[in-house]
Amino acid sequence: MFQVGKLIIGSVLLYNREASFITEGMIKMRPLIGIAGNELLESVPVFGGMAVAYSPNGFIKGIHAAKGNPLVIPIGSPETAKEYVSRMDGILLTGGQDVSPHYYGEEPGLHMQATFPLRDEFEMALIAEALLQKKPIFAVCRGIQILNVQMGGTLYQDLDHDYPDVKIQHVQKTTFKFPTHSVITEPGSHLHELVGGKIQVNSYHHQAVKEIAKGLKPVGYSPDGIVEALEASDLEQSILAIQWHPETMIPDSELMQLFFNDFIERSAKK
Ligand SMILES: [Mn+2]
Repeated sequence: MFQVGKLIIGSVLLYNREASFITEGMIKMRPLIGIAGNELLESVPVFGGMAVAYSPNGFIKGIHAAKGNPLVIPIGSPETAKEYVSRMDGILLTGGQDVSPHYYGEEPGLHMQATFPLRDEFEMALIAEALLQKKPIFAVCRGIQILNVQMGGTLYQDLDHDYPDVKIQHVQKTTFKFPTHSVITEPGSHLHELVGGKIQVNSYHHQAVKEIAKGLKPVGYSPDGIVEALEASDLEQSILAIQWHPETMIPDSELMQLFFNDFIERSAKK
């Protein structure tokens, strides 16, 4: 007999975009998370030669386990970013191609890997809108890099050639499921509060943050001095950006699931 009532409440809440995760009666809205998607640029036999738009499944599983509703946003026109972001409670930036260096005023050096200009443009627009609308951001790998660049920072195009103090394997040979290097977190940061002073992470990046954008602050470093985590310095923004891949370590790593739980909690507050 409550079924009809629940449906009515549900449909009313659906149009109230100000509030998510509302408890009213028996209805609890889960935060809606926009995952910035990727595309396979070349057709592969496994999809019968079809081009596909996709997100790695680990991101979807991590959000599900944290009781959020994931929605993959396919690469599209930058003009649509405002509409997408306004419908989401949080934006997740995932891994993938190198960020085009012209966004930070450089030509592509000899050790750059493939870029994807359409993805860059669309994600830059999503980030700009998320910042404007103060929607929580969780950024992973390429995500921390494009976030830093969008906000005015720069990257090392290739750590092995451009960062003289590199001493650690940042493109690990071990399977991504396992952590290989440590990250020291900054006391007082959200990251420190979440995971403590030192954690073990996996590593699959040949680029990294160089000059940190105004508006971001470093909260985690590898022992050879690479910035592995950033947060917003502006208290009105809710940002956690990390250089490693928690999505490939769950569900076996409870520690890595914490990042998804934290993101859903942050997105529920908005
Ligand atoms: Mn690393």
